[in-house]
Amino acid sequence: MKTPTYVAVAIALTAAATLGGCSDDGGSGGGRKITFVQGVKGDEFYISMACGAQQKAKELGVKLDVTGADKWDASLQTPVVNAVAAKSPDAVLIAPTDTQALRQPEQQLKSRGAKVIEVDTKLDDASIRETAISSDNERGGALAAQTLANLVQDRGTVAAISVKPGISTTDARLKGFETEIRKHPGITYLGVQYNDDDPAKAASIVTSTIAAHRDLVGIFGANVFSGEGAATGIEQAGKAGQVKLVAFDATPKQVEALRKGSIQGLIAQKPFDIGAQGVEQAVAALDKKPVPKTIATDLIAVTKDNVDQPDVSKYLYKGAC
Ligand code: T6T
Repeated sequence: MKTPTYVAVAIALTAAATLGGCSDDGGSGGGRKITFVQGVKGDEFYISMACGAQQKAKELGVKLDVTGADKWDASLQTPVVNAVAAKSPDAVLIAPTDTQALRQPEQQLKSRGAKVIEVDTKLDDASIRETAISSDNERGGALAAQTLANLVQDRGTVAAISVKPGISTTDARLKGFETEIRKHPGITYLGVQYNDDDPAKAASIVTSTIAAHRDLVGIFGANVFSGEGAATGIEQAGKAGQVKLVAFDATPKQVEALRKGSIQGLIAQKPFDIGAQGVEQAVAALDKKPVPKTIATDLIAVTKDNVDQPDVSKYLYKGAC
């Protein structure tokens, strides 16, 4: 059956027509250049986000580049953003890795004429971005606390593990988690420890916390590597299933740990939608159409019981498009 080749040719033709500047072939993007700066490379959350952005870019006839630093670190992301600015894209989707440190690099993007769309994370300063698109992370944190409190029958000692302070998303999740967990009088909350987005560090923090607190019954992991590392730490301590773990995100590795029983709950975001919305709002901003200041995308609690239900599995992250 020749279908795939035909389709490939059709797509190429459309793209060529759009790039040629004749934008009345349905691609309102008119050959514009958009760059997506991920929070970090190799994270299935951002890979899934890039898939959504890529699909929307194709739909709108936009040329999309995807880049990012190898580690979650503002000092590594800054030169990446400066290199993007030097290429003068029409618009940039960016997940700033710190609420303050990326202000100046983002300002440079804007002063070189790019429309700045913040996806997932955001700066404290709202004056640079056209819009901020992310999950309602505070609500997600509260949902994680409710899920964990149920899992531990509302009693015992729990702890949290996150990346580092100064990240808009994980800080909001912790705020939501801590506010909610404090409403459960039977639960003692030990506070949060930080792992610098390193799963090995997360694992060792968890094994030493379990060793130090024999009454520990639950852990909240605020993102992918916090969750993956915490699951490894619980397994290494021989406490899989005994110490309950609820983590943000839903990578293939986290879902495997959920099926195996070292994770009991995941709060899955919708990175694909965040990426698609990001390109859509970038094109709208370039077309001088109104763009909402903030857009909140969906999230859902995933457990062993609902992980295979179609309206849940569509939330699970992918390692490739
Ligand atoms: O949890 C996501 C993202 O929302 C957060 O801002 C940073 O960590 C992740 O990328 C997962 O690693």
